[in-house]
Amino acid sequence: MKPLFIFSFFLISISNFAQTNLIKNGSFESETLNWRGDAATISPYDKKAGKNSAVINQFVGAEWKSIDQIIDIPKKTYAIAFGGWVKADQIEGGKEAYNAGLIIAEFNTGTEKKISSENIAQVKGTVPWTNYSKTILVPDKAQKIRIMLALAQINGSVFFDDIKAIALSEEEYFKLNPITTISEGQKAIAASKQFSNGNFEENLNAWNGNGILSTTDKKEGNAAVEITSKTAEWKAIDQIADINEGNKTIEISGWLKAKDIQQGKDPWNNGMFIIEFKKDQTTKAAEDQVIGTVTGTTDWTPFKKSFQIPEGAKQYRIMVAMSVCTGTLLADNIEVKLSK
Ligand SMILES: [Ca+2]
Ligand SMILES: [Ca+2]
Repeated sequence: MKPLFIFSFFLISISNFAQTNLIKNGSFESETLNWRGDAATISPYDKKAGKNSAVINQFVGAEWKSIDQIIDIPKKTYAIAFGGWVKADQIEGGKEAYNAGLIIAEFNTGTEKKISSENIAQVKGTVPWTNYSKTILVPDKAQKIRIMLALAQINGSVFFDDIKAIALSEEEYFKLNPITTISEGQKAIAASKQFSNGNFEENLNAWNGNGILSTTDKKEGNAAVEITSKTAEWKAIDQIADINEGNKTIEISGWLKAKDIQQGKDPWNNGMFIIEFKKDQTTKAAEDQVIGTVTGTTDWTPFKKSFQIPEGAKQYRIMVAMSVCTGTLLADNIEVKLSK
């Protein structure tokens, strides 16, 4: 009996380690213990789970209000699975996309110098309790994470509950995400797969890149993707999928919407919807093909195009991009049909 007991104990320890929430008191059951700043109060009346949630209220002034927590990244952590429940009440006005209720994950060095930051949740208007999640690869040299819950220079109320950050080893990450993601500066090629989640109803699952979920402005369902660029740089989301043996044509459709997109210095520096055909991870099978472009401010606009699949193409990559321009691009309901 003894060896069996030791063996099961060992297995339990491993799975417990994998599931440990790095954030202390992310449930706010111990009120605001472990959180820095006094912007948030405890809400015992409106919560997702347990006795409490945390709420940041602001009725006038539209100032930056936030609470935060610094956490250490355990050794050999490859990625962090962030998650949290957010509810918004009358978060109105604000010129910028980031004037919203936010969960921000900022990756820092050991001396708390910022390396990169990503929004895990960005919520405006009045939205019921919604679960947001995003898995981010740990950037080089990152040793700490500053997790911020904020009401970013806007009035309204934002509630937070069950905030999580789970460390994943490389092996755990690839088990959970057979499709790899592009974190800033890191690029990996997706494993064999079919196109999925083109309507963004499963958060940003299957997509790589710099998009965030928009639950206030969408074409269908509960969510769309939003890409905002304040400087004229390339900012995009993309997804790679396989072309099956014998497929001859591909039809791609989707909806785009532009908000104050200022064209960059070249005519193609707009909001773009693009397909790339690939022979393998590094070789293109043809020039990139444009499915649609938007610029300025538009309503939701449908785009659809069919292409002959080029000789030797084994994969395609769908990209929604802010191509070296500024403003906000939204996309929703992207569909792909392969036929023989
Ligand atoms: Ca709670
Ligand atoms: Ca949708």
